[in-house]
This record gives sequence, structure tokens and C-alpha cells, in this order.
Amino acid sequence: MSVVTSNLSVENEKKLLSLFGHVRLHLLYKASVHGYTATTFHNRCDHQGPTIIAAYNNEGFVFGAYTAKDYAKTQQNITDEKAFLYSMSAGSDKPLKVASNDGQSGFTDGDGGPNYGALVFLVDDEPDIQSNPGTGFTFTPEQMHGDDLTLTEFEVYRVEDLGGGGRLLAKPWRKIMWTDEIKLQLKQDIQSYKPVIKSVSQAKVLLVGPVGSGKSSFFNSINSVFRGNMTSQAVSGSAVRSLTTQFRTYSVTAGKGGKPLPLILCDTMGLEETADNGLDMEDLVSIFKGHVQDRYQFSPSAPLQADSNGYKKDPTLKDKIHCMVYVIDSTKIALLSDKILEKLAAIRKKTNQMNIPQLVLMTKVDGACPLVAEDLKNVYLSSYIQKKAQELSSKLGIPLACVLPLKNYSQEIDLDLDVDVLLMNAVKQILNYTDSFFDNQEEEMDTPHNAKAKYEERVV
Ligand SMILES: Nc1nc2c(ncn2[C@@H]2O[C@H](COP(=O)(O)OP(=O)(O)OP(=O)(O)O)[C@@H](O)[C@H]2O)c(=O)[nH]1
Ligand SMILES: [Mg+2]
Repeated sequence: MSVVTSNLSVENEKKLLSLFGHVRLHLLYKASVHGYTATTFHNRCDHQGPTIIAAYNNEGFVFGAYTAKDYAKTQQNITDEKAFLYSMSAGSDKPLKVASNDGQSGFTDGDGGPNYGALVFLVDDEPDIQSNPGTGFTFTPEQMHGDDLTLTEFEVYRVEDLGGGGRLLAKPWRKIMWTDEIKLQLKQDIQSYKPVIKSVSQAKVLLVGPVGSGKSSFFNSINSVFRGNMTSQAVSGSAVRSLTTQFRTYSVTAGKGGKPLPLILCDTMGLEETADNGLDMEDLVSIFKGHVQDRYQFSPSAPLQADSNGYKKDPTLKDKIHCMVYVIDSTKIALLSDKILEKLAAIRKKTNQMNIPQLVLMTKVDGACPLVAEDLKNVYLSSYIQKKAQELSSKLGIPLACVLPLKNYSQEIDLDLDVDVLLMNAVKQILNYTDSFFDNQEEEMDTPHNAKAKYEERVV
């Protein structure tokens, strides 16, 4: 997924947030990327709850309208006592906030661009506004938009209330113990993990997710915990296109030069919206079946063929993928596009058909909730993170029990107990799920013809 970034400067975002209580802004729509049309506006912004418009012009104004109500093309005049218009310009410290004249005007909920009477956006599907001061809201054109009616950008953000939503729950929705002993225990459990099938010594886990969701960082983080210091073997960072372009199978070792853990993490290229970019479905199936070798260079326009370099001809059970882990950025759940969700649904279907267990790592919880950024121990106490996990579970069609909120190491220099504990819990859970893959293999082998093979295969 290409990352759609906000045009709001840090300073303007702060100013905008000062108009509310404890809220977070989620970019839903950016006209320069999605198109300056009423149709795309409605596709992305209808039924999203409270939203705020940020329109930009050449005079340096950022201005727009807030509504607490849904856009829904009801063709009605929507009354909204919370609606207001606002404007920010370089010259003023505080944003101008304009409530409606009668204290309850909102907008006309038609098929066109957002229409607040005094300000109408995306007029005729163009980057233009109509300004009619006095119609519902009163202001001077100079104050609102410097009399410049041509937009250089137009964005809509969902305004998520953290005032209630950002509170801490009375009881955590999952229990985690944040102690050194637990961390040690988890590390030992992971190090001593043994697949129940004798011919397989390592669980092979595939990491798949949109560009920049934290797949490579997850491997780096796990490796760091077991090394005892920060490592960055897998290239990670921020880019519009996937930084990881090779299929990489990483072994984690316990300590420098230590024994490999019974865990191989397979890092893939990020998923992108368009069919020809990012990880390809055919390659994915080859990976599942164990045909793809380490360092295979992904090429979405030419998936791996049986005669290609890097094609493993006769893979055995140990080469196959034993557990599928989706890696999704918790700060971008609302922005997962239909195309990405379709790709994920197709992958999920294939993964189900192949009886591979599936889990979701919901990364960057520190960026999603300030209470978690303050103290990671709040991860299962934050009602916002709980809400995000539920939202992700329903978007992906994966049970909530399979969604694991997570924080990777990203800019830290030193290891941190809480981060380690959350990471180790995730790995333990992944290994538990991997067991069900091996159990299925056992069942498949459970025929009279295979009884001897099963006896030989099973670890006794
Ligand atoms: N704050 C925070 N940042 C994170 C977390 N996980 C990853 N990041 C940052 O997010 C950015 C992208 O992470 P990567 O690990 O490169 O993501 P990726 O999924 O491998 O991306 P591609 O290989 O490009 O598809 C990096 O700048 C990371 O430091 C997290 O849990 N919290
Ligand atoms: Mg990567």
C-alpha cells in the first residue's frame, strides 16, 4: 500500500487539535491522491462519524469545516450543533473558529462535495470552493481564506475521540505479566520449542503485510531480544514502495554466534494496492509450498517459475510455511483501502485452503495511543487499542483472539523489559498456532497406509 501522508504541518496539526478535547486525526481522503471529485469524497468519507476538512490554498490558509455527523448522501439538511468552520494562517497563533449563526446549522448532505452553505467544497469536481459568508456561518473572506478560492490540496480526517475512547479500562482485556521472570520463562519456552513432527526442527513463519507495516522490524526486534542488544539485520525504514524486495528467511540465534532458535521468520515484500506492484499471489503460493529460496528477488511482473533461479524443486515439510502472520500498522487501520483488503482476503482464502494457521500482529501501538506511548503496560488497558483490534479483526475476518497488539523496536538504543515481554508473548502465541499446522499434518498422515510413516515421523 502506498502511504498517503497528511499535508498538515506539525504546527497546524497542533493548532487543529487545540479545537478539540483529547482526539486523534485519521486521514481518510486526500484529493491530490484520490481525486478531486465528489464521488471519491463520498466513497472515502461517508459513514465515518465525526470528520474535519482541511482545505489548503496558495495564500497559505488551511481552513475547513467540522461535523460530528455522518456524510451519507441523504439529500437532507443536517442539523449539527457541534459543526463549525475554522481557519488557520501563518500570521495567527490561534485558529479562527466560526460556529453557525443559529447554533445548529450543519451541512446539506447531497451527492456533491461537502456543502456548509457558507463554504462549498469541490465545486463541479474541481479544486475550487464557493464562499458565501453569512449563509449559515458568518466570517470575512480575508480571515477565512484570504479571498483565494482555488485549492492546492483538500483533505478529510476522521476525528476520533480519545476523551472517552482514550481512557484506560478498569481491567485489561488480556492478561500479561510484565516481569523479568516472565520474560525469561517465555524466552526459555521459545528456545526449547520442538515441532511435533520429527523431520522439522524449526517453525517457518511468514510475515505478510502492507508496505511499512513493520515486518522487517519484527524480525529485527525478536533478534535483538535474543541477542541481548539492538540489531538491524533486516533493512527497515520508511518509503512509499517496499524497502524489502527479496524473500528473506531469517534464523534467530540465542546470543551472538549462538544456537539457532527453532524459529525461522520469512520476510516478504510489502503488499501494494495495484495488481502489478508489491507481493504477488503466485509468488505467495510458491512460498507457502516451500519452492522459494532465501534471497529470491521478487518481481511482481514475472512471478517465480519452476525453471527460474531460486526455485526449490522438491520441497519437504520443513521448507513449507507453517504459520502465516499478517503485519498491520495500528495507526493505519482506518486507511486500509478496499484494494488492500481485497488482496488480504484473497491471501486469507488461499491460506485457509492450505490449512495454514493465521495470526495478526497489530504493530506500532505506541504510535496509535498516547497512553500506550507513555507506558506500554497500558496496551491491554487502552480502550482505543481494544477498539482498533476489534476493527482490524472485523476488517480482516480473523477472530479477535488472533490479533496481537505489538510494539517493535524502532528508534531505541537499549532493550526495554516491557517491549521484550510483549514481543516474546507474540512469538509464543505464533508457536502455539504453528503447532496446529503440525497437528493437521499428523491427521493427514493418520491413515492405515501412513501409520508406519507417522510412527517414524512423530517425536517420541
Ligand atoms: N513507533 C513504531 N515504529 C515502528 C514499529 N514497527 C516499525 N516501525 C517503523 O516503521 C517503519 C517501517 O518499518 P519496516 O519494518 O521497514 O516495515 P516493513 O513492513 O518491513 O516495510 P517494507 O519492507 O517496506 O514493506 C520503520 O521506520 C520502523 O522503524 C512500531 O511498533 N512502533
Ligand atoms: Mg521490510
